[in-house]
Amino acid sequence: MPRWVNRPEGSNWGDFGDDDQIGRMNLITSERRRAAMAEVREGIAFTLSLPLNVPTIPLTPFRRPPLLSAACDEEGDMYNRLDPNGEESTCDDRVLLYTQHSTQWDALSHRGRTFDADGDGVAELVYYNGFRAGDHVSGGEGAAGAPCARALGIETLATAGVQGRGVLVNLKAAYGTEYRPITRDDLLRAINAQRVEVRTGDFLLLYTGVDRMLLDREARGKDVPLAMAGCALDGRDESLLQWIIDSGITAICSDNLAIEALDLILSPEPPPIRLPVHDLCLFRQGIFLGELWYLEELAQWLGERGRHAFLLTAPPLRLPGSVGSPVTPIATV
Ligand code: UVW
Repeated sequence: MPRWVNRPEGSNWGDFGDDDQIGRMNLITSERRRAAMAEVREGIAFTLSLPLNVPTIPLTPFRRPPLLSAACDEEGDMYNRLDPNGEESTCDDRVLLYTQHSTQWDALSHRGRTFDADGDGVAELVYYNGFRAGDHVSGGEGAAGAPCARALGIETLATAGVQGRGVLVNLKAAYGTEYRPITRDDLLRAINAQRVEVRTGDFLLLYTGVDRMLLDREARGKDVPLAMAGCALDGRDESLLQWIIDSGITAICSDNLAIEALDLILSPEPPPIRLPVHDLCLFRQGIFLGELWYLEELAQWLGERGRHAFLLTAPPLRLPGSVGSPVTPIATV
């Protein structure tokens, strides 16, 4: 039985089943994975993650670098107790990890909104495919000490086999590094100029140059306004949202902070839906979002060769109940 009577306009709830929790990731069939592998010509691999300990970004001060320390109690650890003379050494460690601090996946439980899914005139906080706040997802309203997601957690992505055809659009080459909300026409102009062929089931990677700004922040010793830098998708453009629906893509990933233009959320009078691309992708369509990826080297290599497609392998942590995860994606060209 569906968890909804009404589904939001522009949503695909139910199309992949009443209990589906991985949305468009269902489009990655074995045939599409084989086609992705056919994009590997050189066997060269690019790591697409920033270090996990990048400095905190002013927009999200509650996300911090990992706190890593040795895993032992006052009596040391088990290995050292069994080896009191210290003739051998074994090291373990532990970490306090903010799962969305650096290169990351957003799970579909990362964003929901109030919507009258029951059709009874009462709007409730709902997530992709009609999963509910409270029963299935508890967010920032005080779930300290408990995992956030009893449904739509990142483990659903971890077990989906995140591997397929990636395509990269170089927005930095097309439009530079000044802040620029990108409309459908802007995106299509870059896609056509760079001869990028976007296919159903693809991971769409958007390179903006924000990764370099982030890496240089520490060296320069000052804050760069990263939230308003480089290109970012303009969720106000309904035709862009429709293009995302029609394109059949499985995920959108970028080296910028949030995939989408943040002047909306930062404006003194934000609109009712503050992150419309997140709303479309995570809430309505089950399209996963990858943020703060490190794309500089891959973009340069592809650009020098007039290529745009590759095999992408990007599983998150299999961390039950998490609404996001660090990821170390690999692009093989
Ligand atoms: C923002 O930082 C606005 O986006 P996300 O929460 O998806 O990281």
